[in-house]
Amino acid sequence: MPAGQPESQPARNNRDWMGDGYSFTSHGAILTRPPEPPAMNPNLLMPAVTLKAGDALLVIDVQRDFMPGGALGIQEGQLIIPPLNRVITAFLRQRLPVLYSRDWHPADHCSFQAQGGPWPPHCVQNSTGAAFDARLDLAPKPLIFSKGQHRAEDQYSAFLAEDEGGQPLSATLRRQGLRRLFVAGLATDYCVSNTALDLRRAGYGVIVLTDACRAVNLDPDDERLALRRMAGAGATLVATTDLGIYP
Ligand code: VGL
Ligand code: ZN
Repeated sequence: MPAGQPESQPARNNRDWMGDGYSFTSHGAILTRPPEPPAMNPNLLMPAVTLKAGDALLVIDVQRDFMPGGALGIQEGQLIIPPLNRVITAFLRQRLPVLYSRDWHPADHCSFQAQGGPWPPHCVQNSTGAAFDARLDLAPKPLIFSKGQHRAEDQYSAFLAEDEGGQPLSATLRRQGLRRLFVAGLATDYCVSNTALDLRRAGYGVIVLTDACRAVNLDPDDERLALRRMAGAGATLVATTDLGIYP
């Protein structure tokens, strides 16, 4: 024991080592104790959207390979983390579900250039690049849905991504009586837009959190076109700063 350290002080450990409600695991920071709600919502303006029963948050592919420096790094991808974590906290505080998708490819996936596909190898199952970004808050028992798992087909939409038991996201939405999905993550012009369009086709309300998404932009217009397409399909585009959450 270092000199001067009181004996009663609990040792730091991987569970909540700073006593701030977060613990750290191999797949990121886990919020073990949702923060206390503020005494009063200090929003001065009427929020554009407030949370209600039947809402869920779908966090799409916030994985290391999609962050700057990753195998398929997306410019400014790191900037989605702070607003996204604020929304995750708000959903958990209101006991609303937070669902996570991940791109989860076999090493010889058809979307990889070696197989004639458009992308460099990325999000290979169980690789470090496929892990969730360490700065992303995970729900205490995160529901994780994997997509692109089959060698011969790519899957940009998370709508049919599968949980550990092989059950599709669509089944969880139905079973939990969810009606409106808030979507955010990476990438606006691929997974986010394909997921949002599938959700709209299936009759779900969709709110795209614009400041918590970033696009690959192979063509510089792709983000704008994806947002327009989602809006055209009836999705609502809102910045997290216009949600009725604190702060
Ligand atoms: C994605 C490119 C390749 C995505 C997945 O999830 O948006 N983009 N694989
Ligand atoms: Zn992929």
